[in-house]
Amino acid sequence: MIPKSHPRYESLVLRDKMVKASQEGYLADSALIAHGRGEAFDYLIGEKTTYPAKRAMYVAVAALLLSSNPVISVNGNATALAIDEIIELANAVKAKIEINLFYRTDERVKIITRLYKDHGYKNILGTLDDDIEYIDDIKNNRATASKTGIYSADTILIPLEDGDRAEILKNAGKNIITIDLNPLSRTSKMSDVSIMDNIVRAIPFMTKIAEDLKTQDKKVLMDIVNDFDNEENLKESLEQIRMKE
Ligand code: PTJ
Repeated sequence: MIPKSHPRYESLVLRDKMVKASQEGYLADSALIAHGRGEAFDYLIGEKTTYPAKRAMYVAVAALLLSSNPVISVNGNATALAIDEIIELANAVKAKIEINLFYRTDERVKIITRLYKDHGYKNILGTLDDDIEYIDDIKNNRATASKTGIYSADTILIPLEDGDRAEILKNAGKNIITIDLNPLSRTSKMSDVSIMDNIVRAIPFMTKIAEDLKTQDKKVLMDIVNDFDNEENLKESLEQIRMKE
């Protein structure tokens, strides 16, 4: 039991979740390394949501609300850290959720499918019995997607995604939103909207934004999306790290 008074309490709670998920057998072997990299970047921004991240989140939610087939892609790390919050966001923006693993094994897919069902989300895509296609006919494990989900999606939220998969989705003409604490990652650089924040803070904040933006005219949402420059916003995100020096 981690005492709440511990100065690194929140960080230790997240580590605990990751260790438990690893023991339950649904994380990739390198998941804890990826988490550690995220922790390091989070430390550099003071473990707080920055202004450029908030701006990107408004744009991301507006884009999700404007889309005809939005999908939230989930992997082991995202599930371990924010399963209930992801389900809430999906309901708020009417997005589907798809299991999309970089290191896909039947065993991991089976456990993650059961977890979403146990947490009340029945229509999870990317399962073992789903209709899986290869994006753009790329016969590579990195290019698999559910036919009614990522394969036919217009906008995809890919938290903590590897650069190879992000590139395949981008080249397939998808509108890509990422949540990635590393503003220098390939995924952050090639996404249309890059949110440099911890998934555990970003997803609940996006659900709140969705409650607000849901009632807005389509024109207002389109203006939010069109006024955004991801490259510029990423520069400002990097600046947030320098400012902490
Ligand atoms: O479950 P799988 O098989 O799909 O594998 C998942 C991982 C994350 C292991 C896989 O996608 C991977 O290797 O990803 P990368 O290439 O390490 O990229 C993950 C990115 O997420 C890195 O840039 C990290 O800085 C970032 N990151 C890690 N933890 C968090 C994070 N970003 C936001 N919130 C976090 N908590």
